[in-house]
Amino acid sequence: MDIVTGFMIWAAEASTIGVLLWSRWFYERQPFYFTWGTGFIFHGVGVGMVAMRGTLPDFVSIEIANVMALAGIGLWVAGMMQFDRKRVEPLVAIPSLIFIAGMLLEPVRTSFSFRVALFHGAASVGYLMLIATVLWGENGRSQTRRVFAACVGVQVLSSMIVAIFALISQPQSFSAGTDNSSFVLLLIAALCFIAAIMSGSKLINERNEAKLKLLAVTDPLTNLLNRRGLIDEFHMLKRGHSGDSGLLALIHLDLDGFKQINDLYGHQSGDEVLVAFAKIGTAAQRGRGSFGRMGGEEFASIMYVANMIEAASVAEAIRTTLKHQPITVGEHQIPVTVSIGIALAEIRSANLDTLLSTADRALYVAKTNGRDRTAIGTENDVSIVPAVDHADTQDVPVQASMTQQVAALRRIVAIGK
Ligand code: GH3
Ligand code: MG
Ligand code: MG
Repeated sequence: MDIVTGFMIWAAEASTIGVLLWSRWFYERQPFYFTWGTGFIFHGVGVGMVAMRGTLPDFVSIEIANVMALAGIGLWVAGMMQFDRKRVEPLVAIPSLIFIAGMLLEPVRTSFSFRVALFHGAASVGYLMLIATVLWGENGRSQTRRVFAACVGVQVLSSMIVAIFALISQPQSFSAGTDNSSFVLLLIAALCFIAAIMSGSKLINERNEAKLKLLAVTDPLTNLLNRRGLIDEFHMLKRGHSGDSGLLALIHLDLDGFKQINDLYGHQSGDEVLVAFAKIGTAAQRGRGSFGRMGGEEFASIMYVANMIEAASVAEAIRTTLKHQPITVGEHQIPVTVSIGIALAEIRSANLDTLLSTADRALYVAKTNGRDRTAIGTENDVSIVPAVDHADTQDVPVQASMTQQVAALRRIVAIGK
């Protein structure tokens, strides 16, 4: 087999990969598929035209062919930038521009060996840009990205070796100067190219898997964790905790009279209330743990707390913020309240089912005691958190009533022990 046949095989393979990527783009509409597909087609057609020296006019098989093959490498870099959701930089034209600039020089234009060296030098620059983009992209230190970069690194080396050999041995055509060592070099480069394509498709798969995983644990309306995501979060918090002590709190929140809100303002407005409440809940417990939607108008938060008072404070902050901030939907100001049940457990021995059923029991007590309140469940008891904003404490200044609230919570803590 001679080098020209090798080029033709490579041209056919690259074009096929290009068409496959285009068809993937057709179904998924992710721009990087189109860019990579076009890159492979450019590269394939370019290399194919180089192989047709003599059949095609020289300008096509030299100038246009080499620039196309190099533009293909630039498009791979551009596709990688799109893959990482970055803006495509004009820098991706550099490999082609290097070749065009070199061809403006008379001695390069007229010498086969200089042209070969120029092409491979420009290709090395393109491959180095690809490596830089992969390693400095999102999640740049991942195993797959490093494998990909290493495979492209072999392309850099082989291109540089070809460029240096072309300058030293000054061949006058593709057939001249081809010996076993150049075939070995080409074979290694081709194998590494295939490995690069395989690790590239692994990158795509990993991205798709991560997207699916995220979808599986996300509530589409509020973008919060869903029930499954909250369960994962519980196990993560339990595993991630170092040390023997500490408490885990599960706060279960259920909007009051939500059916009526839907009936009065419409389901769409109900949805908007859920989204607004999601924001209030997230803001109130930010930095402590996770806030998610269990389903319907039920939410939950899981977090590390130092004591029962801390958990009750977060719950009360959510409850009072919601109460004093009617939710605006269109021209309506919708008053919404929430009832809350809290359960606590030592992190080491925390059991999710027990926490859920205790919080549920507490929530039930909060509902049956008039709603718009927080209750704390213990193993065999439920206590309503004395509220700063309820009728029996309304005449007391806020500061004083908060002090009362903390004192009452301390009593509850003492009973719980
Ligand atoms: P309670 O104070 O006892 O909690 O009364 P409630 O009306 O909030 O409770 P109930 O469980 O009877 O009703 C919950 C309602 O929530 C019924 C359902 O139509 C509504 N709902 C559930 N999911 C959604 C949703 O995604 N969007 C909207 N708009 N409404 C929902
Ligand atoms: Mg409910
Ligand atoms: Mg409800």
